Amino acid sequence: MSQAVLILIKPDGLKKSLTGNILTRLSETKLEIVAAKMVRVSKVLAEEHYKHLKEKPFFGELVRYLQGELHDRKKVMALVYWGKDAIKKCRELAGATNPEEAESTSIRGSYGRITTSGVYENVVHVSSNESEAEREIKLWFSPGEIIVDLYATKEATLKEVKTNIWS
Ligand code: 3AN
Repeated sequence: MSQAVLILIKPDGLKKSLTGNILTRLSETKLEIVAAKMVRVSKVLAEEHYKHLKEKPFFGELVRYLQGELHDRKKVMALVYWGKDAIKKCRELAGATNPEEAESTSIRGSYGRITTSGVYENVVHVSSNESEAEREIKLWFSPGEIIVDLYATKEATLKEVKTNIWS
């Protein structure tokens, strides 16, 4: 069954110039990229993304990590991959959460590390299941940024929304 999955190339992956390597590895899955963008991650976005880990002792550092505070790279690359068994295929390629336990040929096994303060710097995020994928994709992307219709949408007229346009 076709599924969507959110992939984040985290600040350590960007700092280590691993974008090309990671996208090449992901292309082995033959999945389709249906959305992609660079994101400056706010504290609110990082906290919402990792809200299931709020009670963990490493939560504060994890939020700082996703915001790029630990790597002097205040950006993340966010992508949505789509296709058959997308979650399973991408999680297999990413490897285990703990980079020391990840298979050595996986993305995390190849490029991840554990910092001295105990944060797993594991280079990529991959949604863990379908409901998390939906929650995360809706958090990171608006419907118009995704080139297929993944989830139900509704029409809304936004009034008095301030935004920047080209001058
Ligand atoms: P995954 O990213 O493999 O789905 P989650 O959602 O449990 O795993 O964890 C999110 C992130 O939190 C991980 N990618 C890792 O950076 C960090 N993390 C998870 N567990 C630990 C831990 N025991 N110690 C330090 N950091 C952790």
